[in-house]
Amino acid sequence: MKMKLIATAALALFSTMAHAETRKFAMNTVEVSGVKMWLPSTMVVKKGDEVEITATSRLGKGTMHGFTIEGYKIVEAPDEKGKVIKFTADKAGIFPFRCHLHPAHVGGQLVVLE
Ligand SMILES: [Cu+2]
Repeated sequence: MKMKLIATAALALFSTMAHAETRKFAMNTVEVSGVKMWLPSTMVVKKGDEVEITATSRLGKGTMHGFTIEGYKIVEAPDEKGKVIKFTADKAGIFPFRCHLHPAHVGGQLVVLE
């Protein structure tokens, strides 16, 4: 009985781990009607997933925009060449992201499902 419980728990843990995936996003700064924003504005992943965001400023050569997700302690400043940001989504919740260099620049949110 006890062994069966342990086996079931191990299987549950294994199946949770087996479902972790690498989620890739191409995040771009664009300007629409004078408003600068990061698109896509929402990223959805599952807890335990590896997240790989390629963030690029599409507003011309020499432009740089901040990309910060405070809930995951990520602070980057991608330019037109782009920057690859990798981390493990190890906690569930809704985590806003924004450009810390320009307060008017519209951000979005990373949604990490339990
Ligand atoms: Cu910006």
